[in-house]
Amino acid sequence: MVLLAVAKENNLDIEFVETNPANGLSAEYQKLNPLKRVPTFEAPNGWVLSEVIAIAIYCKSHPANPPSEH
Ligand SMILES: N[C@@H](CCC(=O)N[C@@H](CS)C(=O)NCC(=O)O)C(=O)O
Repeated sequence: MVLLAVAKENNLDIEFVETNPANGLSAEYQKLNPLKRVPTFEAPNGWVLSEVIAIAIYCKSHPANPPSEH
């Protein structure tokens, strides 16, 4: 999945939780994403994003180890 690659490339410590809407979604998940789709991302500051592109951009702009300036 593209978000795994983005997390790895940016050295991000993200917890991935396997979720399959076809098998049902928890009430907690549906509260985060009323569209009942995957993926959903919850940032440490409580931001919730539900579009893969938006999640990837957020991750790219919040690197764990920002590149040093050379
Ligand atoms: N535009 C959304 C699409 C999300 C989406 O359609 N996810 C699919 C899986 S790839 C899904 O949750 N399908 C389950 C369903 O529609 O019940 C994105 O890019 O993140």
